[in-house]
Amino acid sequence: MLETQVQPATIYLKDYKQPDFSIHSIDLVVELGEEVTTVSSSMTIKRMNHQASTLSLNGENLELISIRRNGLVLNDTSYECTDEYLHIPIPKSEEEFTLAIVTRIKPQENTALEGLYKSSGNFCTQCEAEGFRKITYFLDRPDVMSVFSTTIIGDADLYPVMLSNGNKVEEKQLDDGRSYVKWEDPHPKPAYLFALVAGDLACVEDHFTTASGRDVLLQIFVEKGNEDRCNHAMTSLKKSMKWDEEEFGREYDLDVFMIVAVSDFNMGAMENKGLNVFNSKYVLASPQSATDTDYDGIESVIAHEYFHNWTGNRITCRDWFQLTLKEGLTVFRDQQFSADMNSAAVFRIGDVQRLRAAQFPEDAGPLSHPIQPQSYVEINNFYTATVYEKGAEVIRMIHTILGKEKFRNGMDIYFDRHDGQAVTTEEFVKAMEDGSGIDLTQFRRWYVQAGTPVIKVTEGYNPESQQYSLTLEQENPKLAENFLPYHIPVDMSLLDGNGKAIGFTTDTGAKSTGKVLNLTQKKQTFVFNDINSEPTISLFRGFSAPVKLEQNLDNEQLAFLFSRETDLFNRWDAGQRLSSNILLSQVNRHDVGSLQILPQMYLSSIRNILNDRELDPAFAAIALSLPSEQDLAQKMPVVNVDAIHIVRNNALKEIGLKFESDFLQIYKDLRDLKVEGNQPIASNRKFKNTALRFLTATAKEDYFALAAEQYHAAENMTDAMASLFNLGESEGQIRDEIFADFYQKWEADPLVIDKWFTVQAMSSRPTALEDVTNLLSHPAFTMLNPNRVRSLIAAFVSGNPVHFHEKSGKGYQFLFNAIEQLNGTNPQIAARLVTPLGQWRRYDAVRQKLMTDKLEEILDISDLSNDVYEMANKSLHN
Ligand code: B3K
Ligand code: ZN
Repeated sequence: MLETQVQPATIYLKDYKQPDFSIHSIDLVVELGEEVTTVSSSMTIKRMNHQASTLSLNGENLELISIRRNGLVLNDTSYECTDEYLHIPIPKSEEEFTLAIVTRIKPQENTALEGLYKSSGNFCTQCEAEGFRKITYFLDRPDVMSVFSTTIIGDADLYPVMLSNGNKVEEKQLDDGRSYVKWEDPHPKPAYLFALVAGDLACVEDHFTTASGRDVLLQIFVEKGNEDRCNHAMTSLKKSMKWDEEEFGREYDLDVFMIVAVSDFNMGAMENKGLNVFNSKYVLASPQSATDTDYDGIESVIAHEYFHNWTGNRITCRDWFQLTLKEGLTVFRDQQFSADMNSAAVFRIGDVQRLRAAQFPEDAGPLSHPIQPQSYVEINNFYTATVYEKGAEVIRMIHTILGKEKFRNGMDIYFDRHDGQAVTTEEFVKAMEDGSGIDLTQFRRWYVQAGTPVIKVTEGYNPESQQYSLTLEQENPKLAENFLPYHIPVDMSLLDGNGKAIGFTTDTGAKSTGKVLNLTQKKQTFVFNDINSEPTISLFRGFSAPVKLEQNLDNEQLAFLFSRETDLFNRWDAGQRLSSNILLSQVNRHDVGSLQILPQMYLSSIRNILNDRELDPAFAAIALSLPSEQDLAQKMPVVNVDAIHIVRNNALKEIGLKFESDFLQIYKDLRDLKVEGNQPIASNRKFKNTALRFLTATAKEDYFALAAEQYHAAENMTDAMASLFNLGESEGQIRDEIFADFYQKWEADPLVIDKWFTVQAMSSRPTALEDVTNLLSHPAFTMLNPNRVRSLIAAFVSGNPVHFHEKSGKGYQFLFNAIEQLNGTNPQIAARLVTPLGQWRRYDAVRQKLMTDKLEEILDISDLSNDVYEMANKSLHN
């Protein structure tokens, strides 16, 4: 950062103060225009602090037209307007007053996609966390909750659909060719939940009858032509509404629930009260255009946003340091929902894979923070894997410690006690204690300590006394001696030689086969009686805590668990640990060029999976999949990207050759099998496409031809994409023709073209970096669309380690260029892209230097946004 640039301020949780004023109601009139949009707001405001002499409203990039207080116009000597605030002196005698402010904004020029902006000709908003202040002056903080009414006036032809929160109360045509629509939301809410949408949109409708018999109109608004791609989203919504009633007793509370799909959106979706705005990626799907993974993503994001209506909207956050209060809890709820709707074990494995891939490195690196951070520069940088995914694990641990019933009691208390309030995580934990009678004092440390705990395991068995003892020791490398022991639920079992759970006597004297141990001390020993042969320990079943396990199991023991564990998560994990051990030992021996070196024992455990036709095919597919290059990298003190890539590819090839006929048989059987219903087909497809991956790894032409054949025959996007991924690794005419064909076929469909960019971004072809650089100039590429940026740039920097980390440093330069450009147009998206550079300490000296140089250069970008500044500064110096 240049000396002359002012460093952005840091905001601290410890400085939190209640607001001096509260805004009870706000009536907005928004006149949409092609050049400027005029926003008139009338507020009723109450004094909360008798000492306060000034009302300071947040506001950014607003053109102030007029202010009236209690109906009287204020001249410009009676207020002060800065870049970020409007300060209005208020006589101390004034308990309650009205304020009417008129401002003008230019949504057409808003490329940051925060506040009111235009996407494909339609107006839409994104206000969380601090976007409302870009629409009008307001106390833009979540603990100020107001009753909103919104009147929208706009061209009747251009904007036949005009939506806001709550219920529509008035609609008319004006004489000047404009329409007028008024919405009222009876539920007081913070400004971050405000939404407005206007455009020429198609609407798909359905209904839901709540448990108490109320009819709710469900509407999904999409760009015209996409009406037939809303079925899955609608079904997912109805399932979510029912599930929340059944599992948590929560009903929807308005007459209408609306979802709008927009194509330019910074993240997945937004839970605005009664009017969720979604990235179209999480709404639109047909089997032809969306993969099975896309279908799962839609189901989970629709559920997540719907569940926010109670965990987030009815009960919101006091301040942004409490973000995990709504996000961790809502991710937990959406994960439980998806597990109930699908194969629970396979989905649990997916959740943990994502946690390990994104949150573990975040928590071990310079951007590590507790799920409740203590400070931030830019709150948008804290919508992190830690706040979301680790936050969800923390809620899951409470669920495990309390048990299902007491957890539900705690949730009921939380909802009853805090409905309509803006609260802290403390209030949530207190409700859980009151609902269960269980003391969570020590558990609260999960909210304030960063870092991933490491658990060391030692075991002892005494055949004489028939006692088995288990010693668990906790450490936290991030905090070293500064950490206080956590309360960790350890879901465990003892397994006999056949993998069956052994009964043991619990503390209460009852016989049990499984148990949740409460690990609370730094080092703690648990003794199990009446164990008549030496058991195998099954620890952290279902991944009962977000920890790293250090357990001295040799490959034979891992292979045993991989074939016999009864807990499917642990079974899968044993396979991953086994593969990692074998691959990393090759990397470490620099044994990178050879085949025929996978140990026999490992190959037989693969055979076990292949032969076990009882297994859920989706589980078989993930059990056979090798740990990713990024997974392997995490386990190395200094990452050797090239060796990891070669060793892993060789292993794929060797397994492919060894089991060639099995894979081919599986491929053909599943290809020709027709099963009714979506799920069995999806899991079969997953297994079939895993088989195809191993077949093409053999590098035999026949299998690329098979992939091409699959492409041409594909009736669904899952199969088409699997072909494309395989062909993306190859060279030659067939590859080029199919890529061209795919593009031509889907040219008009941005979500599909995103996939086309991604496959190329993730290819390990030697020309990958060159290809990606050329794609920046492709007519379909634009830096202004976040999905497109993610599909090419983010996919490359986080999904293509070999080429991103090229020793020439060209990959880092590629990223720098993108960050520099996006800093000016969309700082939120730019900031997210800094993350991979933050991992610089994990690489060799040459790469370290190249990466830190880029971080320095980022800090020197002129007009650096707070968003990018915070990410680059912390990445470099923390
Ligand atoms: N609450 C939003 C995220 C807002 C992100 C702001 N930068 C979506 C969600 O978590 O449901
Ligand atoms: Zn959320």
